[in-house]
Amino acid sequence: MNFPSATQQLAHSDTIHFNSSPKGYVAGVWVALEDIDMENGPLIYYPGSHKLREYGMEDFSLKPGKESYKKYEAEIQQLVKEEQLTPSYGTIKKGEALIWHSNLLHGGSALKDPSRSRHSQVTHYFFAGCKYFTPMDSADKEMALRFPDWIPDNSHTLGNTAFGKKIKSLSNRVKRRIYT
Ligand SMILES: O=C(O)CCC(=O)C(=O)O
Repeated sequence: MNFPSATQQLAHSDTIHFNSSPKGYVAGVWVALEDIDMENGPLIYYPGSHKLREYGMEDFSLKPGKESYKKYEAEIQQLVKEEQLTPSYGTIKKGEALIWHSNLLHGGSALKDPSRSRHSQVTHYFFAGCKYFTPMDSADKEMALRFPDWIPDNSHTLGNTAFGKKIKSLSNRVKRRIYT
């Protein structure tokens, strides 16, 4: 996902959106595409929160589905208070990245300077060999399965093309200066 500006979204854990069975085999990677400081809405996260249990809609007696998401967010705000979680902020430089466990509570903090952009790119990675699903849309016996795009280990040698030409290997690509 690409974000051109601060999302200002309330805290959640990715386990409500994407999860694996067995649990815990998903990670988020958030890359700063420009310098991020307290004025342009950095990522807010709660260190240690990934060690709490995973919370789903059913834990708050909510029905599965997007309609319940606002209430889920309110419950998470309450949880943050009850657990007395202390926030940290992803004030990182252009090109740096944050990597998080899928159960880490995080969101987007307030945009203090509305004239500022906050370009970032986030990818959620599933580990191999699991069943993948969308917990928010799943009920006990009905798992909303996902079929994520797969990145093979040797993707740089398999089927990559640039300007219609097949790239045979990384070293070959550099030698032929295909991109210049
Ligand atoms: O970039 C943000 O403000 C939030 C991103 C986020 O919550 C996510 O990618 O899961």
